[in-house]
Amino acid sequence: MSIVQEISEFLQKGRAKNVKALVQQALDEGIDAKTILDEGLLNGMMVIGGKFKRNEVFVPEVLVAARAMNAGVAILEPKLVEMGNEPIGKAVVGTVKGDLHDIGKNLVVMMLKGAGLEICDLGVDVEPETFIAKAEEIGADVICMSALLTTTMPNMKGVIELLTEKGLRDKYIVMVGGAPVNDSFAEEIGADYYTPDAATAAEVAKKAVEEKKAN
Ligand code: B1M
Repeated sequence: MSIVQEISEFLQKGRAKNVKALVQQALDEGIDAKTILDEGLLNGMMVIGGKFKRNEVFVPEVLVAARAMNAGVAILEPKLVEMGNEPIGKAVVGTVKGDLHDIGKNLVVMMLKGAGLEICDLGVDVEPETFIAKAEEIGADVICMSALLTTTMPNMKGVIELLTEKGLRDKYIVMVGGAPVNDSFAEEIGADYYTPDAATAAEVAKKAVEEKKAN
């Protein structure tokens, strides 16, 4: 097995220490950072994302795999910046105002990173104005909102209304999700996409950003 395949395997098992050591070893052996990222780390995360979607692994496995990925990315980051390896796009992600649930939101963050997006994680209980101000500040392509409570779902609509008020609605791809959210709610509030899970959110975001940039 090649060292990049080993990185992918260890990542899938959530073995952060092994991933860190192997990423460093691969760099020392002269393997370029992009190959390590694509064929090692992202490959492992894609496998885990697929298994998560098919209910073959669950939240704890995804979280440890994501932690291992972050450990590997931290070693690669300086090299990738040196290489001018641009992310495919940028997204702000947060749980809406009044809502403190962040486990699903954190999975969305990790999966989006795995899909090659640069993420600004706004955390929980995020004011509508903060979503927009941060998106404007970093030049985001996507605004991602999570809500777990039926009482906080309407705050997603608040963000979209504020975007419209400011004449910024068409500038952003707006994605929503969370246990009580569904397609018809997303349509009703004028979001661009609802996705039921983090892996699908990453797939959809990647495709939408690529389409946006192609136009
Ligand atoms: Co809360 N809670 N909770 N809670 N909690 C729920 C959501 C609830 C359904 C439990 C229940 O009553 N059966 C209920 C909501 C009822 C409703 O609104 N109809 C509820 C309630 C009532 C409350 C409190 C009001 C309880 C109280 O204080 N009386 C309170 C509210 C606090 C607040 O937010 N203001 C509260 C508090 C908490 C804890 C703090 C104890 C804890 C949160 C810890 C944390 O997040 N750090 C908690 C938890 C853990 C839950 C349950 C048990 C689990 C949620 C979870 O993390 N699931 C939950 C019951 C349940 O959902 N079965 C419940 C795992 C996670 C991976 O799934 O977040 O759905 P989820 O994310 C999924 C998808 O939804 C999707 O991707 C993930 C999978 O890949 N997804 C997106 C999420 N965001 C997305 C965004 C996207 C795309 C996909 O695009 C942008």
